[in-house]
Amino acid sequence: MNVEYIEKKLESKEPLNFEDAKYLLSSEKLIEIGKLARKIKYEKSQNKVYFVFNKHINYTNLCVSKCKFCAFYRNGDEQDAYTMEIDTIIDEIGKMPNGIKEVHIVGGLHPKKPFSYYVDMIKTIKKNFRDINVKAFTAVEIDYFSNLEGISYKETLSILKNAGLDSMPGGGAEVFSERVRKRLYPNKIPYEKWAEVHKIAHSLDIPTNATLLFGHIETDDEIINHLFKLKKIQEESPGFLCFIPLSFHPENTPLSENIKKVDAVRELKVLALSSIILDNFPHIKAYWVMLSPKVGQIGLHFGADDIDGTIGQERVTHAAGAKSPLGLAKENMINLIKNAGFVPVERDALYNEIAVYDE
Ligand code: V47
Repeated sequence: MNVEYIEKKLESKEPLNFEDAKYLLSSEKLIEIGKLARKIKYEKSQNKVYFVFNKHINYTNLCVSKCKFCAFYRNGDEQDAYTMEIDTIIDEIGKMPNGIKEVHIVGGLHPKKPFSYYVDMIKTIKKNFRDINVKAFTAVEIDYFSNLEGISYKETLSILKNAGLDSMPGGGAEVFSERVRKRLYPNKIPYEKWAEVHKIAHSLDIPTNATLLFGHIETDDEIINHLFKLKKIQEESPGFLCFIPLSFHPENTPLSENIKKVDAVRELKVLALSSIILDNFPHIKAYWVMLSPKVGQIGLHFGADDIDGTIGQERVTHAAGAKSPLGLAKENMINLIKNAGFVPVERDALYNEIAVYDE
């Protein structure tokens, strides 16, 4: 096996198999793999790289799931435990300058808040900010709400859609492996349920994203299985907009003693492999918060055509020691993309183009 063999397969549009992916992930030919990924990126989005003017809201850090990779969650009695009331959320969004296109809303699995809190949250945001796309709740939250109410995923998602839910983020997927789930996040839904929620969301015309959390105890085989599973969901029930590989940040987590953060080479290789395997995903994101703006910028040469957005204030990765800024100004996004040699395109949450910065 060599990279040229895989390049020929890609040129003749022959799908890659597990062994091909395994070779790429273990190969040291980073630049050659990046070249394959970049070619796929150019076929999809030419020399454009997308960013969005957005804001993250993490409404609570109370969480009953207690995943071992998470530094963000609190039990409830700690000094820094918090839950935002809806008015506070509205105030936070209101503080953003005009032109914000997306709010990305996720939080812990709160032990007490009823489903009506989440429905009212979406309704009130939509009432106050009609033109902002509300991208909220991962499949994990949807499963939690459906259990709270004793209703199906379809009913849960329909109620949220009627309240104003426009799209869903890709979190909570972690890595689709029962071995890893049992050790690191036994209280979180398994692959089958994550997939079911996303398939139902797609059938209700709610576009979603997908993620992979890597750089902890997973094996190469588990990463590759994860990618092929996502590819299959997209074939059967299209509706994923974007894939985001997330590198594990160990600081302040129970895993920090034994696990060091993966290096940039591994991050770029997983990013490139993801964009090669997930050629049926319209977009691949180099999420600058996890990668750092600098590695994120290089990631644009490794298959990514999106760098996420301005974000405002990110809490989950920063709780786990991320050294990236809490948010970036729009000018920073534009410069990062331009200086990497691409054309910055401001998008909305659904990848409609708002502005092209090509001079
Ligand atoms: O599911 C939690 C991850 C995810 C840590 O859809 C950690 O556009 C690293 O899904 N180190 C939430 N990662 C974030 C997420 C996301 C981010 C940006 C864009 C989109 C999108 C989705 O963060 C969780 C988990 O996999 N995470 N703790 C940690 N210590």
